Amino acid sequence: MKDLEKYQKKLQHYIDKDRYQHTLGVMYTAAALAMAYHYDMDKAMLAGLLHDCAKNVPHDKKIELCKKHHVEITDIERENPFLLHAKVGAIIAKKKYDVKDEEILHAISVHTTGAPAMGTLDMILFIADYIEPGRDKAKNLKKIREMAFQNLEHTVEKILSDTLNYLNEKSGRIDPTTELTYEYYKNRRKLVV
Ligand code: DGI
Ligand code: FE
Ligand code: FE
Repeated sequence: MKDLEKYQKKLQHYIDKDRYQHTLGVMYTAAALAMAYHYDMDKAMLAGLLHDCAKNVPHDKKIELCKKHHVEITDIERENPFLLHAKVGAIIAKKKYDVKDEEILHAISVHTTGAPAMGTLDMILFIADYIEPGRDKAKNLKKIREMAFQNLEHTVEKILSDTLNYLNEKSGRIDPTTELTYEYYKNRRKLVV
Protein backbone atom coordinates (compact mmCIF):
# COMPACT_ATOMS: atom_id res chain seq x y z
CA MET A 1 0.00 0.00 0.00
CA LYS A 2 1.77 3.11 -1.29
CA ASP A 3 -0.31 5.40 0.93
CA LEU A 4 1.33 3.94 3.99
CA GLU A 5 4.65 5.67 3.14
CA LYS A 6 2.90 8.99 2.79
CA TYR A 7 1.27 8.54 6.20
CA GLN A 8 4.60 7.51 7.72
CA LYS A 9 6.38 10.65 6.50
CA LYS A 10 3.65 12.89 7.84
CA LEU A 11 3.39 11.10 11.17
CA GLN A 12 7.12 11.48 11.85
CA HIS A 13 6.64 15.25 12.12
CA TYR A 14 4.08 14.88 14.88
CA ILE A 15 5.42 12.21 17.23
CA ASP A 16 8.85 11.72 18.80
CA LYS A 17 11.37 9.10 17.70
CA ASP A 18 10.66 6.52 20.39
CA ARG A 19 6.93 6.79 19.82
CA TYR A 20 7.50 6.36 16.09
CA GLN A 21 9.51 3.17 16.70
CA HIS A 22 6.68 1.90 18.94
CA THR A 23 4.21 2.76 16.20
CA LEU A 24 6.13 0.70 13.62
CA GLY A 25 6.20 -2.19 16.08
CA VAL A 26 2.43 -1.96 16.48
CA MET A 27 1.96 -1.67 12.72
CA TYR A 28 3.89 -4.88 11.94
CA THR A 29 2.44 -6.77 14.91
CA ALA A 30 -1.06 -5.79 13.78
CA ALA A 31 -0.15 -7.09 10.30
CA ALA A 32 0.93 -10.45 11.76
CA LEU A 33 -2.29 -10.74 13.79
CA ALA A 34 -4.34 -9.83 10.71
CA MET A 35 -2.63 -12.70 8.84
CA ALA A 36 -3.37 -15.11 11.68
CA TYR A 37 -7.05 -14.12 11.93
CA HIS A 38 -7.78 -13.55 8.23
CA TYR A 39 -8.33 -9.83 8.63
CA ASP A 40 -7.45 -7.16 6.03
CA MET A 41 -3.70 -6.61 6.55
CA ASP A 42 -3.55 -3.13 5.03
CA LYS A 43 -6.29 -1.88 7.33
CA ALA A 44 -4.59 -3.38 10.37
CA MET A 45 -1.29 -1.72 9.41
CA LEU A 46 -2.88 1.69 8.95
CA ALA A 47 -4.64 1.44 12.30
CA GLY A 48 -1.33 0.45 13.92
CA LEU A 49 0.55 3.28 12.25
CA LEU A 50 -1.89 5.99 13.28
CA HIS A 51 -3.11 4.73 16.67
CA ASP A 52 -0.90 7.07 18.75
CA CYS A 53 -0.92 10.02 16.33
CA ALA A 54 -2.39 12.25 19.08
CA LYS A 55 0.16 11.25 21.71
CA ASN A 56 2.09 14.53 21.50
CA VAL A 57 -0.94 16.83 21.32
CA PRO A 58 -0.99 19.05 24.46
CA HIS A 59 -3.72 18.19 26.98
CA ASP A 60 -5.69 21.43 26.60
CA LYS A 61 -5.66 21.03 22.83
CA LYS A 62 -6.99 17.46 23.16
CA ILE A 63 -9.88 18.71 25.28
CA GLU A 64 -10.52 21.51 22.81
CA LEU A 65 -10.56 19.08 19.86
CA CYS A 66 -13.05 16.81 21.64
CA LYS A 67 -15.36 19.76 22.29
CA LYS A 68 -15.05 20.98 18.71
CA HIS A 69 -15.95 17.57 17.30
CA HIS A 70 -18.67 16.82 19.87
CA VAL A 71 -16.82 13.91 21.40
CA GLU A 72 -17.88 13.28 24.98
CA ILE A 73 -15.26 13.66 27.72
CA THR A 74 -15.76 11.70 30.95
CA ASP A 75 -14.62 12.97 34.38
CA ILE A 76 -11.82 10.40 34.44
CA GLU A 77 -10.60 11.62 31.05
CA ARG A 78 -10.68 15.21 32.26
CA GLU A 79 -8.53 14.19 35.25
CA ASN A 80 -6.23 11.97 33.15
CA PRO A 81 -6.17 13.69 29.77
CA PHE A 82 -3.57 11.26 28.40
CA LEU A 83 -6.47 8.81 28.07
CA LEU A 84 -7.93 11.16 25.46
CA HIS A 85 -5.12 10.48 22.96
CA ALA A 86 -7.21 7.54 21.74
CA LYS A 87 -10.41 9.47 20.98
CA VAL A 88 -8.42 12.47 19.69
CA GLY A 89 -6.29 10.11 17.60
CA ALA A 90 -9.44 9.02 15.78
CA ILE A 91 -10.42 12.66 15.19
CA ILE A 92 -6.96 13.50 13.80
CA ALA A 93 -6.83 10.34 11.66
CA LYS A 94 -10.14 11.38 10.11
CA LYS A 95 -9.53 15.11 9.73
CA LYS A 96 -5.78 15.33 9.08
CA TYR A 97 -4.94 11.97 7.51
CA ASP A 98 -8.21 11.65 5.67
CA VAL A 99 -8.95 8.15 6.92
CA LYS A 100 -12.54 7.33 6.10
CA ASP A 101 -12.71 3.72 7.19
CA GLU A 102 -14.92 3.59 10.28
CA GLU A 103 -13.41 0.32 11.54
CA ILE A 104 -9.95 1.92 11.60
CA LEU A 105 -11.24 5.07 13.31
CA HIS A 106 -13.11 3.02 15.91
CA ALA A 107 -10.10 0.81 16.64
CA ILE A 108 -7.98 3.92 17.26
CA SER A 109 -10.61 5.51 19.51
CA VAL A 110 -10.85 2.48 21.85
CA HIS A 111 -7.21 1.37 21.81
CA THR A 112 -6.34 2.43 25.38
CA THR A 113 -9.30 1.22 27.47
CA GLY A 114 -10.78 -1.28 25.06
CA ALA A 115 -14.59 -1.47 24.86
CA PRO A 116 -17.17 -4.21 25.36
CA ALA A 117 -17.97 -6.22 22.22
CA MET A 118 -14.98 -5.07 20.20
CA GLY A 119 -14.67 -6.02 16.54
CA THR A 120 -11.73 -7.97 15.12
CA LEU A 121 -9.68 -4.89 14.22
CA ASP A 122 -10.34 -3.31 17.63
CA MET A 123 -8.92 -6.41 19.31
CA ILE A 124 -5.99 -6.70 16.90
CA LEU A 125 -4.92 -3.12 17.60
CA PHE A 126 -5.53 -3.35 21.34
CA ILE A 127 -3.35 -6.47 21.55
CA ALA A 128 -0.66 -5.30 19.10
CA ASP A 129 -0.19 -2.13 21.16
CA TYR A 130 0.51 -4.27 24.23
CA ILE A 131 2.73 -6.97 22.73
CA GLU A 132 4.75 -5.21 19.99
CA PRO A 133 8.44 -6.23 20.16
CA GLY A 134 9.56 -2.92 21.70
CA ARG A 135 7.43 -3.47 24.83
CA ASP A 136 9.34 -4.96 27.76
CA LYS A 137 7.79 -3.68 31.00
CA ALA A 138 4.48 -5.49 31.42
CA LYS A 139 4.20 -8.76 33.33
CA ASN A 140 3.46 -12.00 31.50
CA LEU A 141 4.48 -10.66 28.09
CA LYS A 142 5.82 -14.00 26.89
CA LYS A 143 2.58 -15.77 27.72
CA ILE A 144 0.42 -12.98 26.31
CA ARG A 145 2.43 -12.95 23.05
CA GLU A 146 1.71 -16.65 22.70
CA MET A 147 -1.98 -16.28 23.57
CA ALA A 148 -2.38 -13.49 21.00
CA PHE A 149 -2.01 -15.96 18.16
CA GLN A 150 -4.42 -18.46 19.71
CA ASN A 151 -7.47 -16.50 20.84
CA LEU A 152 -8.11 -12.75 20.53
CA GLU A 153 -10.83 -12.51 23.19
CA HIS A 154 -8.91 -14.44 25.84
CA THR A 155 -5.88 -12.27 25.17
CA VAL A 156 -7.90 -9.07 25.53
CA GLU A 157 -9.24 -10.35 28.86
CA LYS A 158 -5.75 -11.20 30.14
CA ILE A 159 -4.32 -7.81 29.11
CA LEU A 160 -7.18 -6.00 30.86
CA SER A 161 -6.80 -8.10 33.98
CA ASP A 162 -3.05 -7.34 34.13
CA THR A 163 -3.66 -3.65 33.37
CA LEU A 164 -6.25 -3.36 36.15
CA ASN A 165 -3.86 -5.05 38.61
CA TYR A 166 -1.09 -2.70 37.56
CA LEU A 167 -3.32 0.37 37.93
CA ASN A 168 -4.50 -0.80 41.35
CA GLU A 169 -0.91 -1.27 42.50
CA LYS A 170 0.12 2.20 41.45
CA SER A 171 -3.22 3.74 42.51
CA GLY A 172 -4.02 4.95 39.01
CA ARG A 173 -7.62 6.11 38.45
CA ILE A 174 -9.47 3.45 36.53
CA ASP A 175 -11.65 4.43 33.60
CA PRO A 176 -15.03 2.66 33.96
CA THR A 177 -14.69 1.53 30.34
CA THR A 178 -11.53 -0.45 31.20
CA GLU A 179 -13.41 -2.17 34.03
CA LEU A 180 -16.56 -2.75 31.97
CA THR A 181 -14.53 -4.21 29.13
CA TYR A 182 -12.75 -6.61 31.47
CA GLU A 183 -16.07 -7.77 32.97
CA TYR A 184 -17.52 -8.22 29.49
CA TYR A 185 -14.70 -10.49 28.28
CA LYS A 186 -14.49 -12.41 31.54
CA ASN A 187 -18.23 -13.18 31.43
CA ARG A 188 -18.08 -14.13 27.78
CA ARG A 189 -15.36 -16.68 28.38
CA LYS A 190 -17.46 -18.23 31.14
CA LEU A 191 -20.47 -18.38 28.83
CA VAL A 192 -18.55 -19.92 25.95
CA VAL A 193 -16.54 -22.52 27.86
O1 DGI B 1 -0.22 4.99 24.17
P1 DGI B 1 0.55 3.76 24.58
O2 DGI B 1 1.47 4.01 25.73
O3 DGI B 1 1.23 3.08 23.45
O4 DGI B 1 -0.52 2.67 25.10
P2 DGI B 1 -2.02 2.88 25.58
O5 DGI B 1 -2.71 3.88 24.75
O6 DGI B 1 -2.62 1.51 25.66
O7 DGI B 1 -1.86 3.46 27.03
C1 DGI B 1 -1.27 2.60 27.98
C2 DGI B 1 -1.47 3.14 29.36
O8 DGI B 1 -2.83 3.37 29.60
C3 DGI B 1 -0.99 2.13 30.39
O9 DGI B 1 -0.04 2.77 31.24
C4 DGI B 1 -2.22 1.77 31.15
C5 DGI B 1 -3.08 2.97 30.91
N1 DGI B 1 -4.50 2.72 31.08
C6 DGI B 1 -5.29 1.82 30.47
N2 DGI B 1 -6.54 1.86 31.01
C7 DGI B 1 -6.50 2.84 31.96
C8 DGI B 1 -5.21 3.39 32.00
N3 DGI B 1 -4.85 4.38 32.85
C9 DGI B 1 -5.77 4.85 33.69
N4 DGI B 1 -5.44 5.81 34.55
N5 DGI B 1 -7.04 4.35 33.73
C10 DGI B 1 -7.47 3.35 32.89
O10 DGI B 1 -8.61 2.90 32.95
FE1 FE C 1 -1.91 4.79 22.93
FE1 FE D 1 0.56 2.71 21.50
